[in-house]
Amino acid sequence: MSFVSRGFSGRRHTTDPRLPPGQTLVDSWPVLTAGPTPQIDTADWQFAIRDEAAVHRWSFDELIGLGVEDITVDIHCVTHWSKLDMSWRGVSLDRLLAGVDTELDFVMAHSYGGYTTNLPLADLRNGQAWIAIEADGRPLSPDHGGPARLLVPHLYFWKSAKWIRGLTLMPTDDPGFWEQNGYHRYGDPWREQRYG
Ligand SMILES: Nc1nc2c(c(=O)[nH]1)N[C@H]1C(S)=C(S)[C@@H](COP(=O)(O)O)O[C@H]1N2
Ligand SMILES: [Mo]
Repeated sequence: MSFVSRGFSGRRHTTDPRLPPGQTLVDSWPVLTAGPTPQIDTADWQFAIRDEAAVHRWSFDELIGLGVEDITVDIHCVTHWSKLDMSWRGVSLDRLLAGVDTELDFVMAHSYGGYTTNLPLADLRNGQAWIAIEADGRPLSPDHGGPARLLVPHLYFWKSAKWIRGLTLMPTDDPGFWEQNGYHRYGDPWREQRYG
């Protein structure tokens, strides 16, 4: 009996169509952080988007006031683990970008603590990205980027900057922290864009 169910569950996992190539399912949620974990109070947390003309700022309460939505997504870490059907709560980047008028096509995400990662602006629009404040029904712990992190689940998880502090619009796709250290400029898990 147990042999049968183990065999079944193994087969189901390896053929799950939601699993990108080279990925393995995990039930736990690993913590991957380069450097120390910043401790930021929601009262001190601020978020800014810098475009070519202006800086747009939000406090934590102003962020929440834009409207929070529930999100169920799969996440894929470049170190080969994936987690399916994660439930998150967050504010869509569409709401934050609504008042941002820009001709620039790229974004550098900046975190408290100094982490950076680059993305095309188009990848943050149309329901593809959020500032997440909760996961699995609880406020994000400091380890996982609380009080707020970027969530861009269609790209490898290093693009989902923890302790997000702001986005700076850029004319060119300049590499962020891991991208300068050998990771792929874009990071599509379905095309296995892990390195270089
Ligand atoms: N600020 C910051 N964001 C970060 C990282 C980091 O080191 N610092 N690591 C990235 C990497 S490599 C991954 S896989 C995920 C891990 O998120 P988790 O620790 O919540 O699983 O966060 C990403 N965002
Ligand atoms: Mo990662």
